[in-house]
Amino acid sequence: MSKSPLSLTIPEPEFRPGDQPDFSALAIAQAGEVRRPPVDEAPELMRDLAFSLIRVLDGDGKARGPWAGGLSPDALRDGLRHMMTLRAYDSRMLIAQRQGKTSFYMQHAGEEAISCAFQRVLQQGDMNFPTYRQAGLLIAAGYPIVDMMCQVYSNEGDSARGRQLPVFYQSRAHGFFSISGNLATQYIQAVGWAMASAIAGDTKIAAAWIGDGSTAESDFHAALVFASTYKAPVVLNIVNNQWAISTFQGIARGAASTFAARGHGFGIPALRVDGNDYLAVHAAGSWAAERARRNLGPTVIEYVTYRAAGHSTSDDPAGYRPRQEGEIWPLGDPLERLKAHLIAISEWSEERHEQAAAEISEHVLAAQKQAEAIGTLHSGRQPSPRLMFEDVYAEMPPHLLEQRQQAGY
Ligand SMILES: Cc1ncc(C[n+]2csc(CCOP(=O)(O)OP(=O)(O)O)c2C)c(N)n1
Ligand SMILES: [Mg+2]
Repeated sequence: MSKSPLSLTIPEPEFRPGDQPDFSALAIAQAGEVRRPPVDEAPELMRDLAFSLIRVLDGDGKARGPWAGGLSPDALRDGLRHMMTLRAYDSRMLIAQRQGKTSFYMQHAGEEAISCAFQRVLQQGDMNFPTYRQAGLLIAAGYPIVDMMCQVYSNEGDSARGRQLPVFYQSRAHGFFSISGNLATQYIQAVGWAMASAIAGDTKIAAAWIGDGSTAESDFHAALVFASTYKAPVVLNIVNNQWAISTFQGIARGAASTFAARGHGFGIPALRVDGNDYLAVHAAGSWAAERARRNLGPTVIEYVTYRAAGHSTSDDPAGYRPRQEGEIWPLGDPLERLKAHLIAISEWSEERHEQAAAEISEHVLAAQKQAEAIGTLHSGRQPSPRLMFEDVYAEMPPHLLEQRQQAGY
């Protein structure tokens, strides 16, 4: 028998710099088209939901179908303000990084709806295990912008005392677990925390967060084994923003199937959602949170979105993807879509929007002045290097004590 040489399949993105991107072949469900099963439907009867796209807002700003109707006009206005605040915060911090006031920053452009809407399905005491691209969870939970800025500046007001990378926030009171730079650890930690909540007979649920690229990590799969075996009260969020730094989602198997479908191998119900649709994210999140609270177990949710900016301030996407890709991305801008909806239902106007934008911009600027009055990366009051040695051991071991003394603290 003749032997032909073997070869590997290396997935390649469809479009590279210089190409004209075209997403017309992307299958996108109409708003309102996807059914909404009861939360206790058997997982094997709702496998179709991992291959469609739950959307509520249509092109005219109307809310359609069975996933609509969960939010009052006040809640929608709050949501719009949260997303506008996150975007204004991002743009101030991007400039601050370019001015050398911090070493590093990561934006959320295009993904604001996901973290801002999801936070609103949680209750006091629930816990997110976020990655670096969910600051909207904090903003929507009412965490002060000035505290976020102090963290980014690593100044004396930083609750992490300068020991974390900028944007690695933390607040137990706001349900935001300290961010780990080791991606996918969020999944096993969230599942473990959820299991502990159930073992203690508590009522709190957890939310795990991961990006498309990071689903390739083994922690993701281990977490799904434990979550499904023990029916842990956890929502397993996957943010598919198409890119993992310069690597396209196909490298994490995204070109072969949906990320939501990963849940099926574990018998976990899975939803695939328009991540740029605030109403759809909120509706899907509520559905999954209710399942967790009713002890029905985990839910996988894939949010389909697009990372409109660079990965971080250290990245230039022009080197690996066409510049226009973000502009022609078919799911639109989450802020514009929610704004259009509020105007369509006569609960908002261009004037009110302009006024809100001005208020938010003033609020963010005032917070920035306050944070900078404490200090930035290279000026003002910074945490003492002495703190570097604390909070790990109850009693400092002799070698650390010696190092601290050698460092002069
Ligand atoms: C375990 C681990 N491997 C690699 C990295 C380096 N790294 C930082 S961000 C990133 C890309 C992650 O992409 P994705 O999961 O899609 O999240 P996104 O940045 O798109 O939100 C990588 C590989 C890391 N931080 N942790
Ligand atoms: Mg990604």
